[in-house]
Amino acid sequence: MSITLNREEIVRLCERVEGAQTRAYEIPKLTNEHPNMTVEDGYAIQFELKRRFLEQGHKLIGWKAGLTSKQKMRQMGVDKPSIGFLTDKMARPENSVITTSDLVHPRVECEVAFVTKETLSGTACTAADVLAATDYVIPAVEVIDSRYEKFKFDLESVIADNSSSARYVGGGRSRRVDELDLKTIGVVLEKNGEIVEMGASAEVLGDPAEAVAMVVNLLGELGEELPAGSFVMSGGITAAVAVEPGDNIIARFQDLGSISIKFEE
Ligand code: 0L1
Ligand code: MG
Repeated sequence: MSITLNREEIVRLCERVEGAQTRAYEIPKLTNEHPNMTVEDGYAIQFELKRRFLEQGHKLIGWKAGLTSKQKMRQMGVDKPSIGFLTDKMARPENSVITTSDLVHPRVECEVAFVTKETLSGTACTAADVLAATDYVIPAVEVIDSRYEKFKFDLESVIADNSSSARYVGGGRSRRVDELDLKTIGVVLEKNGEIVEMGASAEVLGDPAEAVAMVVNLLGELGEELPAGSFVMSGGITAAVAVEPGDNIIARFQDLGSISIKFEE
């Protein structure tokens, strides 16, 4: 894996993604124009986007693991997980209304989020290291929003689009990791009163803590670490569900409470 794009191309492609994210419009996947783009090129564009957002005053809150369940990989036609950064501007309170007019094609998914109390770094982090460094876990709903036409992309393009990060809601009840079996947390997702998805947390790389270790190791390869106090979403437990104005979502997590969101134009 290596960077094939030059600095000028990285900045130009980043500006294309930033425009689509901030003004909510669709763009063709970047590999249409750059078919030889690598995963590392995708991260170079994502990290340029992070640099620009932080320069504009956004605060880095943590990271997410994306595409961590077999079901998600199958749904999106990719074969490896990815990571994306999370900022304060993407966070929404529990039981809030999320507007759809500033999103392209939002979908929701239920995740277990970890809040760390120690820095994790390097490229050999394990699930046990993650558990030892975790302050608590809480349930989360991620609202993903691919900016690519028809939600169709490949791994290189989706990484450049910050792994479809858009909004996230943490809530429910926080628990210490020794109070739970993190592999068997059951989740039910309801849309407008009907169950639309169900799953168990083992869908996430067998154990959500493995997904957080994957985030740390990928960050290590990319020259970054995960500081103490980070909020890390470990990946969708079920397939993502499309939402539109008027939809009410309730995500019920075994032992961790529930999160409600209303979507409006
Ligand atoms: O959080 C996720 O798993 C999303 C990663 C990107 C793929 C998608 O948009 O579904
Ligand atoms: Mg997700």
